Amino acid sequence: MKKTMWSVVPLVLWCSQAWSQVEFRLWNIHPEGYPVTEALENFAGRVQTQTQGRVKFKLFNNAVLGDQPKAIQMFKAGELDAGEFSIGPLADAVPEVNVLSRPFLFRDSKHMFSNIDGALGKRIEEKLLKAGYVVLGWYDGGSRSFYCVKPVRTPKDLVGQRIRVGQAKAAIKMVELLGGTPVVLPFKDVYDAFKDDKIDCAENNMPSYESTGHMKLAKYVYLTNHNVAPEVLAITASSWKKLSPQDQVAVMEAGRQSALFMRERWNARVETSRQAALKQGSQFAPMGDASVLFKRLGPLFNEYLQKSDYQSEVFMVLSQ
Ligand code: BDP
Repeated sequence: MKKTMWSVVPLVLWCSQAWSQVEFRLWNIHPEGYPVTEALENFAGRVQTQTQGRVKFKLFNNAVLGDQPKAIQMFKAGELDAGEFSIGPLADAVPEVNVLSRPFLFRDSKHMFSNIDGALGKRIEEKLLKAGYVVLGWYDGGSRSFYCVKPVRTPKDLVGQRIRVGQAKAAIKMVELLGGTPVVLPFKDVYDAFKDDKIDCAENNMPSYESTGHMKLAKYVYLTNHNVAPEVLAITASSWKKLSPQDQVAVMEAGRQSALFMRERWNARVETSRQAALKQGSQFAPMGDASVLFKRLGPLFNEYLQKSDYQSEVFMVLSQ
């Protein structure tokens, strides 16, 4: 009897020690009050409550740990535990995810989430997992349109313009096909690039257009809505393994719940941002005849259809 007790005690001690408190570093590019930031706070709060303080996520906002390509490098090197990433730079690390960067893949967020919350999302989550990313939730990356310093009302107005894009192959190619010059810049440098006349246009969703202050410098919005894509809240597989099975369930559930919270906040913010931009003097031009743009982007669309990895996914989404 005595013997059994002694053999059990060290095991219990070891288990509770191995799974005692952990603090993870959580990367975020956005400022306080932004829907992504609020959702990450919500996530961290839920985790802390549900794990009774055993698991903590320390949130680093405003890309203070580095811009997104840097964060993805850090993530891969295990120098960062978790982050909320957009698809472009993520696709550089995990090429299969690139399918989600195709312009005009999803019509709107509803169309996107009906796929991402279903079979397509599952497939991509599996691919990300193989690359060391455990997906905790799919956030809304919104709908991106161009905005410029000078009026832009047709695809022709983009020709010859220096257009900022993030580090995303599909976006670079898209700008080239539209006759513009892609200028790859970190998100936080775009404001100064407009000010210093290094770019003429950029492209983003309404909340980012507003929160970054780009709306003050580039008032002409051309509503192409060329890119509707999700963003992902992920944790590294190695950090994930530090959690007990019970805490993994709690963290996963907190991630899923925070994504639902984020999507709600997002919808409200899109409208308040649009109103703020209008008040600031922004002018919105509709896309007009989409076939002109589609024709120019034809080679990019073909590329997606020729890549056997993405073929079935692209067909699946486009046929809905
Ligand atoms: C914002 C995304 C962010 C991107 C940024 C960009 O939320 O993840 O890094 O655009 O354009 O809308 O770089």
